[in-house]
Amino acid sequence: MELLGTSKLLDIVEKVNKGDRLSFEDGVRLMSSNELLVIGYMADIVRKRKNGDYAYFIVNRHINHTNVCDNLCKLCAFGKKPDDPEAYTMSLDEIEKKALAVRDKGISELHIVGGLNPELRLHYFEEMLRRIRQVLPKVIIQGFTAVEIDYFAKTENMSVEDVIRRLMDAGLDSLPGGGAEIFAPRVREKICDKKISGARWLEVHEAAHQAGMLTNATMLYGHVETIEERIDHLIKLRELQDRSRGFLAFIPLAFHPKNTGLEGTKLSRTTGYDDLKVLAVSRLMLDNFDHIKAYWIMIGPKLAQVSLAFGVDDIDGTVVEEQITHAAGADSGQSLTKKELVGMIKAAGRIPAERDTLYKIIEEGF
Ligand code: V47
Repeated sequence: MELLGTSKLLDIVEKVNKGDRLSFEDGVRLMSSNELLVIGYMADIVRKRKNGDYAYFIVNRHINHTNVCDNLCKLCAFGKKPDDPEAYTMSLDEIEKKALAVRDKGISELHIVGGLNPELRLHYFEEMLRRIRQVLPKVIIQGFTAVEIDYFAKTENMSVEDVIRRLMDAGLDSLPGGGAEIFAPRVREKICDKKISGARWLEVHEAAHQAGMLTNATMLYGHVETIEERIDHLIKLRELQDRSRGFLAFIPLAFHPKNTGLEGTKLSRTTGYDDLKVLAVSRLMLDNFDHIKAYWIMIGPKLAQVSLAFGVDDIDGTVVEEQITHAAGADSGQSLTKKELVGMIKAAGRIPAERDTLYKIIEEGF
């Protein structure tokens, strides 16, 4: 192949062909390289090995129950102080109403995340889950990032294990991957100094895996992190996955600076080139993850579709009413229909597969 003839990455191509694990140094070389097509070619080999011709999507809804937050991280435009005129907290009745409103909409997942609101105690979340369960008995509830779980444990003076058990008993099925950002303490100091450490994020997910839950993982990129810090993040996730096998999918999240505490420091939106490279390198480094998801809300539907040729096998979901990225200036729209998701996947030459949170196929082909 002409493309490979002049490549400086041939030794890595050989490792990928043999199915060998890539090292930290390999990861740094890939992330520093401008041979995007060679990286994409390799990521596509791995993607096909793991997922054949399927590309997944989910019919879901997001609920962001409160934006009141004790942490107010610099990276975030969503969190507000309790006395801010834009602060809100949904009552349990409001949340139940939202669940009722989607009862006949064919959704298989509710994705629930919110700020760290000191007014909300564990019984609010247990009651929220019980009420949703009653209204939507078959829907999988993926809710509360590791950061929230740790906060509930602190406010209740309980262990993380006990909080997870209580929430599972009330109906929680899975944890989303948010709050991971970049694990390196140097970066957390600059973008989210009050947030739990990377090590604690990993501990919470390990505890969830030990309790029998499957969870997701993310990485927020495109701010102050170095290439080495991105690869270190991926390797820490790979090490936990080796131990627990509890991660379902990895989702890189492209940083949006608008309205955040980092706006105005010379940070701009990520480029399409970097987005594709991060997705493809993640596919290559995370050899023990089955799924790499492109979150179209962050990178736009068109690039999410193209990423299907760069190691991605999942383009997330119908979403509706996403607040976190839109507060930070995302211009991607709030929702895609199932028909649009299917059309995007077919046009990329893949078999569309509607999945549930646990990647069980609900319908395929279309
Ligand atoms: O934890 C916050 C990120 C996350 C900004 O698990 C920002 O399937 C960009 O985790 N620019 C929440 N990103 C979203 C999230 C997620 C989304 C979709 C699917 C899944 C999943 C998880 O969004 C936060 C943070 O890392 N975020 N602010 C910002 N300004």
